[in-house]
Amino acid sequence: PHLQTYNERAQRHANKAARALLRVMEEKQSNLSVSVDVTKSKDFFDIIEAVGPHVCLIKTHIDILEDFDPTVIDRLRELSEKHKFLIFEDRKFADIVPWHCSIQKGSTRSQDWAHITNAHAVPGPSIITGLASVGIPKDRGLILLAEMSSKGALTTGSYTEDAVRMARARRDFVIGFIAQHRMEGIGASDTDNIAGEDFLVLAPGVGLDATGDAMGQQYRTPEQVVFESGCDVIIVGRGIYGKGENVDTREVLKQAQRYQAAGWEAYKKRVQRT
Ligand code: UP6
Repeated sequence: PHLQTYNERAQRHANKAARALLRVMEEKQSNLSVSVDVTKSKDFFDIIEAVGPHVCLIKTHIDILEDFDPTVIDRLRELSEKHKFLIFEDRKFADIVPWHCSIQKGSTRSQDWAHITNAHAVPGPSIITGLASVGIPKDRGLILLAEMSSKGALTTGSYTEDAVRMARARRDFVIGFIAQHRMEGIGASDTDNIAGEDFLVLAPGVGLDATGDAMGQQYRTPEQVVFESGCDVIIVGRGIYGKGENVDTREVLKQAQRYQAAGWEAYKKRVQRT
């Protein structure tokens, strides 16, 4: 599927959130997701207003907003409709099922507003079952963390393969991975039916100007991630808004356009080479 266009994949995908994302990518000519990791809602919305027209997906860590209140969600949803992007709450679930069920009643209730969320594979298939019971009735999609971008991450080899196997068993709900490479067919046996398998790969750890940070983050360029490694969405945070305090929206816009162009060019190069 990485050689097919986003549009072709949108037409065939079994999951509604995945179809919507692929359609938006094609329409807006953007495989850019901005990760809005800031702590003040003013900065949060300044960034989203600036990058909104240029992204397919806004990634949030909603719990890091120090002045969070429920109106944040209303405004986020309005912007998602105004600028046509999907919302991905990067919640990284990793617990047993009863706890996940309780999130339905928590203060942020991301299943009500995030089209996509994610989970670690470490608890085993029950994490998918638990989140599916909440997410499927709302047409949500789940991303599994198959490979992390940080230095020394344990998400390698058989762990990654097992994560892909878990996803393969729930292709109705698991739409793809946080990973650094494309994942179709990984860990499949001869008897597995992998025809038509289409996992979206969302890659964090993308930067055009830095190779990493002081805390173990590692960056690759959109060209490496999308063209060479076959990932579908580039996730960019600090490369676009720096420290994310008192943001200069003109600069944020400029960087968003730069990453959008780089990501799209790498995608065009990839799908044209057949
Ligand atoms: N993220 C990673 N690596 C992973 C998984 N998730 O960096 O393997 C998330 C981080 C952050 C964003 O939680 O929100 O992607 C990367 O931000 P940055 O571009 O500012 O480094």
